[in-house]
Order: sequence, then C-alpha cells, then structure tokens
Amino acid sequence: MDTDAVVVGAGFAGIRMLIELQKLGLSAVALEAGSDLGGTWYWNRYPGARTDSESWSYCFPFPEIEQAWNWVERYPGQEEVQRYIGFVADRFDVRRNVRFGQRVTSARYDDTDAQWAITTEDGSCFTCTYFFTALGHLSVPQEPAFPGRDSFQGEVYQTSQWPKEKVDFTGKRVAVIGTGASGIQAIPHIAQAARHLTVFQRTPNYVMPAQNHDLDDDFRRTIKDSYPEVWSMARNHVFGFPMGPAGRTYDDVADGAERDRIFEEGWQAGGFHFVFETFDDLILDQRSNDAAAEFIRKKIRETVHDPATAELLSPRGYPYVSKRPPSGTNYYETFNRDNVSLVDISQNAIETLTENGLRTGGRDYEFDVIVFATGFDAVTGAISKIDIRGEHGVELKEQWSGGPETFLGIGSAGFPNMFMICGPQSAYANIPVIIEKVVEWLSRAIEHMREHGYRSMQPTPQAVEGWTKLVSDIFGMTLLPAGESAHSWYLGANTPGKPRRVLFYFGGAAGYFQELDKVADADFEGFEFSQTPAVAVR
Ligand code: NA7
Repeated sequence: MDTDAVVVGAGFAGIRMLIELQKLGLSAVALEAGSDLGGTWYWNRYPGARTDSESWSYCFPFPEIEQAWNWVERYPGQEEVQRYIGFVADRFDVRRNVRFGQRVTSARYDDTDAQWAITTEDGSCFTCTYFFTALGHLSVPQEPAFPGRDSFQGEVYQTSQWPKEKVDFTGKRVAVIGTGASGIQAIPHIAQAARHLTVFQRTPNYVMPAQNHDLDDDFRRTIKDSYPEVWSMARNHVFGFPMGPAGRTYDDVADGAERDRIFEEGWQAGGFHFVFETFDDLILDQRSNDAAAEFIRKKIRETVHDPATAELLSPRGYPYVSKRPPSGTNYYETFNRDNVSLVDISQNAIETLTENGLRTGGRDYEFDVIVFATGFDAVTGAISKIDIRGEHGVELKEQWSGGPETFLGIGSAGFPNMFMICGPQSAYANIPVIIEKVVEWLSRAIEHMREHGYRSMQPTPQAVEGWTKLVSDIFGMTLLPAGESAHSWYLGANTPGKPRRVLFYFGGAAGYFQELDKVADADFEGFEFSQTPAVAVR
C-alpha cells in the first residue's frame, strides 16, 4: 500500500498526527500493534492505573472536543483516558485510518525514490513519503531476567501488559515487585483483595498524595469556560501544566515553620502541585530539595504506624524529582494493613523465582501470583525494536549505539522525512501539551516543504550535535544527574547495560516551544532540504 504518510502508533501522538495529516489533505495510515486505540492507555490497564496530570490538561485543545467531553475525575483512570482518545479519533473520523494488530518491524529509506518502506510482523508493506514515529516514551516493558522465571507455577502479570479480563486476587498470596509509579498505583488496589500482599522494594520513592476526586458540574463548567487560559498557562509552564510558578525560592523563606506551611499547602493540593507550587528551585538548590525531601519523610513517618516500615519507605540518598515522582492514593496508608508487608531488596536482590514463589536474602517466599511492576526500556526502547535504515542503508541502531542523538527530539541526521513525535531528547513535560506543539510544528514543516517544492528534510549533523550538547548541559545544571544512582529512567539508568544518555530536554515546555519556534521562524534552520532524492539544499 502506498500513502503520503505512515504513522507508527495510535496513542495520543499517533491520533493527533493523523488528525493533522487529514487537515493537510495527505493520505495516511497508522500502524498499531494493539487491537484498539490508546497506546500507553491501551496496554497499562492494571488496577489503579491513572494519569498524574489533571484531566483538563491531559487532552487536546480542540474547542469542539473541550465543550463536548465531560471529564469524570481530576486524575482520570485508564478506561476514561482510553475512551477520550477514542472520542477524539471518532470526532475527527480518523479511526478508519488505523490498522490494528500491525507491529512494525522495519523501516527502510530508498535513496533512489526518496520513499520509506515500512514493514510489519505479518509481512505487510506500506510505502510513504513521510514516516512518523509515535511510539510513546514508556511502551516497551522491562522484566528483569530473574533465574527460575519458568519454574514458577503460579500466575504472573506485568503491569504494562495487563490482561483485558479482570484479574481476581481474592484470597491469594500476591507479590508485587517494583515501587515505581505503576506499583504505587496498583499496590493499594491489590491489597484490598489479596489474602496477603508482599511488596518487594529496591528503591523507595517520594510519593505525593494525588488528592484525586470526582469533578462536579460547576467545576466542569468553569473549566470549559476557561480553556483558553488553561492552555495559555500550560504552554508557559515548565512542565506543561496549567499552573503558575511558585514565585519563591528557598532563600526567600528563612523560617522553617513557614517553609513547612508552604510544603503542607502543596501536599494538600496534591500531585505535581507539590513540585511546582512550593519552591521554584527544588531541582536546582540542594537545600531546597533537602527541605522538600525531609518534609515528605516526615509525612511518611506520620502516616505509617510501624517505624521500621516507615523508615524503609523513606527515600534517602538521591534528590527528590531526580526520579520521576509518582502520585499515589492511599499508598503509604496501605502499609498499615495487616495483610501487607514490605521487603527491602536494596541489599539482597531477588536471587531466583522458584516453583512456589521467589527467593531473596536466603529466604523463600510463597505466592499464588507475582506482579512485575518493573518499568520500561524507556524512551528509546520502542524505536530500537524497529530495524530502521536511512540514507545509504545507515542503521539508526548503529548511529545511536552510544545513545540517541536528535535535533529537537524530532529528527536524526541521515534519516530524511523520518519524524519522531516526542522522540528521545524532546521536552520532559505533560505529554499531550508537547505532542500538540510538535504536531503543529511538523505541519508547518510539511507546508514549508510544499511551498518550496522540497521532497524531504533532515537535520544537519551540526544541529544534532548542538541539540545533544544543549540537552546534556541543561540536565547538568540541575540536581537530576544524581538520580543515576537510584536507577532513573531519565538517563536510561533503570535498564541494565543501556548506554547512559540524557533522554529528555529539561529546559521546560516553554523553553522547548521557543526552540521549536526559533527553528521554524528561521526557515527551519538546522535542517537540510532536498528537492529531488539526489540534490541536497542547505
Ligand atoms: P519505574 O518507575 O521504572 O519503576 C520500576 C520499579 O521496578 C522500580 O521500583 C524499580 O526499582 C523496580 N525494579 C526494576 N528492576 C528491578 C529488579 N531487577 N529487582 C527489583 N526491582 C526492580 O516504572 P513504572 O512502570 O512504575 O513507572 C514508569 C513511569 O510511568 C512513571 O515514571 C510515570 O512516568 C508513568 P528501582 O527504583 O530501579 O530500584
């Protein structure tokens, strides 16, 4: 099949791109491995899965959708978000352009006719001029290679590959391995049903209370009436949230009690409000970070009755936010239940799975169910699973063997018309807000090519080098590099053997948007264009 564009993935990014391609009058097909829309929200259907972004900013700024769609919760659950994506796709009638059950295995650029050939697992081939990847940052599950994996006779689940049917934990002895965002959301739900739940924790997290709740009609009305302001705030916010800056730094508040009052306000506001509305230098000034970290540890001690368990749950030795901070609902409270226990595996790795459970620290534990909440081969995992070859047959995997190198997180040198929607080194922020901007930018880029009769574009090696350095320099100005010791996926440090490379632009959503605009306003400076397959124009 030949189309103008192929989009790989039908989550937020894929659907938004299809809508844009339709507006541009281009023919397009999206190839999706799952059997429905949703991407992350299709696969991650474990109990408790929900966003850590408030619903009214975890969406697209289409006025007709904003008015028609009614968010139910402050932080929508998996089902609600997936339904939203379907609603948007149907409103714009793009679902018919999605081919489900199509896992892409290779993408090859043909130098002679400047076309991409995209092949899927079942051997189908799609040729196109524009090749978009919309793969998500967290789409390749990672299960540690524990010995004895096949010997375990009970049920095994992975949070990010959860079955569509309800999993019944009633009366069962359950293990959860991993206390990242997924484990933290699943644990309180599993604990309610299980006979006994044992949580295996390697690194304690700083868990914010989500303070989730249902939305009422008055609130929905207010939001619907103020979407222009919501988006304006989100686009100017460092993380793409409709929040203002805290407007103060550590040194502005000398009194410890006053500082705690500010932290308490952030804690009550919930989720990322604690990060962004307390002190603006939390990830820049160690003292500010230490104060926040100590406040959170105090909250853990106040919540968890058993002091030894509270201490085990208390993160130490790495800065707050240097690992992505999760939001939880009744997370710390769950450890007060009689049927929940916590096992620290920071010093004693899981040695092996056994027929009846697992062994760690020389002790055998018996389970009916083991749940892996062990995260993802983040950001580069999905793209590295596709055999992508650009000009002259150059392999992307080979080019990125030391870590990804992109310009703006969108393009890589030597890969004409391959566009990553929020690829490696794009902005780390509330993802739909970033997707919206990137898709608009891509639309402008395509219009630019059409106006000038260009056939293809790709970033120059210099632009890629400059961007990679900028991304690394910005990261180095923060406290975030210290997250490496705590296996932060911002750096790929959660995946054994993965080259360490800063995987995101941490200059904020607004900073990223300025960079994108600067490039587009200067006739896409940093990209080279080609009118025919053979002639490059700088
Ligand atoms: P995360 O945040 O990467 O969490 C994975 C968890 O699994 C984390 O607690 C890990 O411990 C643990 N883990 C990983 N490997 C092992 C091994 N070998 N042994 C024991 N424990 C292990 O993934 P999530 O799915 O929870 O969340 C990903 C993102 O989704 C999240 O940040 C949000 O953006 C949404 P570690 O901390 O590495 O010591």
